[in-house]
Amino acid sequence: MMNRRQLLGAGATAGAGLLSAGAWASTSNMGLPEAALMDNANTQGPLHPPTGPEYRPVVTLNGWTLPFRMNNGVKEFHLIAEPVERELAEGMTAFLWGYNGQSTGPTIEAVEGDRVRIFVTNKLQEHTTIHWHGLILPSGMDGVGGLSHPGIPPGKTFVYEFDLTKSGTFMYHPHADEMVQMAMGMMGMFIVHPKDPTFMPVDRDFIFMLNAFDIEPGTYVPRIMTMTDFNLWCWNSRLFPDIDPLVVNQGDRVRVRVGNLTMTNHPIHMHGYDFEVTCTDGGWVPKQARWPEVTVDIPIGGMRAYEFDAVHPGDWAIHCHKSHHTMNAMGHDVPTFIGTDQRKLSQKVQEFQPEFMAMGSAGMADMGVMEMELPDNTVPMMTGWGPYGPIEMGGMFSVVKVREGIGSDDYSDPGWYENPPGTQAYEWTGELPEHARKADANTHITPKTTSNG
Ligand SMILES: [Cu+2]
Repeated sequence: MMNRRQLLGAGATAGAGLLSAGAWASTSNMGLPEAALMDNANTQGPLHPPTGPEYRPVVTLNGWTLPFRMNNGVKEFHLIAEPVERELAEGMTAFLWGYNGQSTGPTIEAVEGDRVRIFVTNKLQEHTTIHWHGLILPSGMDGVGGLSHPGIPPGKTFVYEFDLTKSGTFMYHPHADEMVQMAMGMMGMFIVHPKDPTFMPVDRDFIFMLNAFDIEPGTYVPRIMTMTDFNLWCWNSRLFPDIDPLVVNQGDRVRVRVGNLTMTNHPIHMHGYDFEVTCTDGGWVPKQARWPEVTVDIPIGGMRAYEFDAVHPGDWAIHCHKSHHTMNAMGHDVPTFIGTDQRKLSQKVQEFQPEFMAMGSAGMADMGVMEMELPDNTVPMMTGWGPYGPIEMGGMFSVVKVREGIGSDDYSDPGWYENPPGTQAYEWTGELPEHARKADANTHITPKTTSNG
């Protein structure tokens, strides 16, 4: 059974939503490549390159890849820095700054050895630049305003052009009024695929950016002066329960690349698997230098990519392990009521505010069940419904959905996993159920053979 969200998600990979900026381009393009725009926050399917060497394209969670054109052997892209309206989750839109219609900006994908020419048009009301984080390039292309080159004035287009000397996972963001422009949502990912397609191939290659906003419930514009106490912890400017799942075919080799342009670290934890970090924004990690993990800390201003073989079917949580980062907008100065008896207080307050309800005596799980009345344009602190009840999460949380028989370019939501009989926790009723009485009938997970046996 699919719920409405899943049905909506199922259509998300059809490529709908890619708008051409033709009207704008035809009046002022002066030979510029067309700048594609995106009008929604759905995950777009992989964009296979129309020309040049084939590669396994990445899939950006709740994002998309920027199309390019070839011009005399140079790969040309066109980014437009501009104000955007981004749906952070159903019921909450933010007025951000971004690129080509969305924040975060589109993912750029190219191949090691390519020469790229990236046109950047500034439609903000102040100057901007783009720094190409982690890429090896000429000093004058590095995008630090005032140091590498002058800022791009409003209304102007600058051209960045360089050779991609190494493969890996990189990022882009302004280096001009950087605190404001990044707090407003300007950032994106830059993938350079290896020239040799046999180098560390994967079947699925997911990518997302960790970013954070401080938006007062009921308002639309991020507070740009916040340094640590953000209230919206996002993946690609998107919040759970509306971060799309990572849909995986059982048996696939999977890579997950995570960039962090917030002002704190995020320990990303994935259930059901162990994995190895195979790439940082500095380059690929040699096999003999890797070790197993189930949580990888993504440093501030850094990227980590990890890989695993998706052998275990199921619905596996993936989330930041800082528990405050899996909550949506909340006040941190709320007193703790656990273990207190609030009945007397409730009676007193209800004398003049009959709808008052004291909460939090047993914990805060009641917040996930109650559909409390919220101001317009905000999302509940913890929310999301699974097949067995409220998930009580928000912010940096999603689900890795590993299933049999998913087509190679299919990323549509397969719905909830049905646990095979005998493989789900159950309520104790006084005696073991039938399946548990026969030890050999238990479903076992075959242990992996490891070198230390
Ligand atoms: Cu976090």
